Amino acid sequence: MAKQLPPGQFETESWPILHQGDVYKFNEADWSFRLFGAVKREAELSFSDVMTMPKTVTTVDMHCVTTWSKFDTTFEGIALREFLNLVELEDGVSHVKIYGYMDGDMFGYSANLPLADLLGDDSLFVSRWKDSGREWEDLSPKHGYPLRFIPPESFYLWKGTKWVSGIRFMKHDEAGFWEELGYSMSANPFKEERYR
Ligand SMILES: Nc1nc2c(c(=O)[nH]1)N[C@H]1C(S)=C(S)[C@@H](COP(=O)(O)O)O[C@H]1N2
Ligand SMILES: [Mo]
Repeated sequence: MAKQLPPGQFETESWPILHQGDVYKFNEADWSFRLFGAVKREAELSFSDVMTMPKTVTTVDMHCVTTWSKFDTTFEGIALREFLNLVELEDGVSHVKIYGYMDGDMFGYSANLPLADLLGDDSLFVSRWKDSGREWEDLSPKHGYPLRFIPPESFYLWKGTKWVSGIRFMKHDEAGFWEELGYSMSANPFKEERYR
């Protein structure tokens, strides 16, 4: 099937690496994943709690706002919707913020997304990936090991927080790291929503 590049993008076969700050060094004893915000019960999960959750495999396209797009990367991970079973959402939750480590700050990076767009198989917290014709690999530390978010392809990849540390459930939209610096809240590559 011929794929369509979003406007202003070019295709790359390599998988570039982009982030601010240091590469997070994983230490299982210190790692936790927090579910908080507009929920009736907050939760703090250990690495083994997360890794024993049901897994989903999905093939998606990635579109970086710096104009590269990579088609057809297959990921194995935990669908965001699986975490909804662990907390009871309050009424009126419309958005989430997905947090990740930056320079030692557990909540230093974040990206905001509308919850309704994240309930499918293409909204995954991933730890393994493969390209067609290749073997499965763990994510490298630079790509977000041990766990990073991959958003649906209707969002630019900055919404894919690496080294994730938690999800905050919100009753309104609220800018994350790049959004505060002027990038788009909705970030749809097919509408070329780069800035706001
Ligand atoms: N924790 C964290 N996650 C992050 C970033 C970051 O700086 N810190 N950069 C984002 C940006 S701008 C992009 S394009 C993707 C890049 O993912 P990759 O390096 O695996 O290609 O990670 C996103 N996730
Ligand atoms: Mo990016």
